[in-house]
Amino acid sequence: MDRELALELVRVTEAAAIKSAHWMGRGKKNEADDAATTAMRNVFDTVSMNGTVVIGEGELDEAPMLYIGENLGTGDGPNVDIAVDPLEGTNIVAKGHNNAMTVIAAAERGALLHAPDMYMQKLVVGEKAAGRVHLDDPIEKTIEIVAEANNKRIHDLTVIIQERPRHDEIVKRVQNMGARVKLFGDGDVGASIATCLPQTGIDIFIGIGGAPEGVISAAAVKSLGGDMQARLLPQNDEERSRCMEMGLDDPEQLLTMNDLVKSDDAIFAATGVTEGELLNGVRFLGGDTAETHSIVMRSKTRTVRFIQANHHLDLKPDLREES
Ligand code: VTB
Ligand code: MG
Ligand code: MG
Repeated sequence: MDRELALELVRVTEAAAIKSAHWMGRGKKNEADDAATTAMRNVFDTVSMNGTVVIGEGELDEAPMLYIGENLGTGDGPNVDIAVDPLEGTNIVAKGHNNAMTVIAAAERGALLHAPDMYMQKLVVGEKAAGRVHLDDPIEKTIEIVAEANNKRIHDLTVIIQERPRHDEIVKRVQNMGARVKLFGDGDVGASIATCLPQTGIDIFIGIGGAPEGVISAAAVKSLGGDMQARLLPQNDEERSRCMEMGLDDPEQLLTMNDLVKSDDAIFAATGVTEGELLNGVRFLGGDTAETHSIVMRSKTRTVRFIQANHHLDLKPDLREES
């Protein structure tokens, strides 16, 4: 893949973030999602690549754009597979809560797991604990291993978990160990990445969330030297057969980092929509300008860039709310 592609993808996430940020706090999650999706689709048309959506908004018959199998880009340039979540956190934007972002992962053709839209069990840790944890270990053992690896007392260790009834038991077990729990409402991707950035103070991500978000997170975690293990959780025969159609003989096999992202050359890009721990949200600064804050990284070189950009919406009228 060309390294220029990384910056091109940031232009895509920036446009999606600006368009969906107009919807913050207006109680309309679908409108916020549609705005991000349409903007993403439009800017993808200008990117020099021969891209194919492998994780997107659904199958052709259920999504008008960014559907699985759709071709993206100008057609010149690298052959890449693209995974998108145009708005990771539609509810977040509708309510004006923290940590919504627009996200893209790209990798060489065939390198991203074609995860169907279903639940996935996930465990993510940062670089120091990489290679030492196992999804099937009891959480008590994982906490001990990561505390040692990250050189923290268990009382100072932080486990980030999505606030859902399905996680009540694991939350209790973490609390019984004396570790700290940070609950979040939505947004697995940002929460997963946080484990790989020591400045967040977050050590472990554990829980069940979306499989598409899992693969996108894996591209980021790989670029940050962290570790991730996962397992698809098909809920019925239909979901099980979808896993098998996507090439998994055993739908519930353990998925390691290299099963999720096979290549060493993956790109991850994200732009904040609402304020967050990792990224600032879109800020409308008056004078028809907007400021965006993005992260882009590439697993091949493991360079991580934060990009703050100022956009003149009078010169980019398609990023204004009304268009
Ligand atoms: C998960 C998580 C996402 O929505 O898919 C979640 O991975 C859905 O969980 O990050 P529920 O079915 O319990 O609502 C997100 O939080 C946001 O898309
Ligand atoms: Mg989505
Ligand atoms: Mg999502």
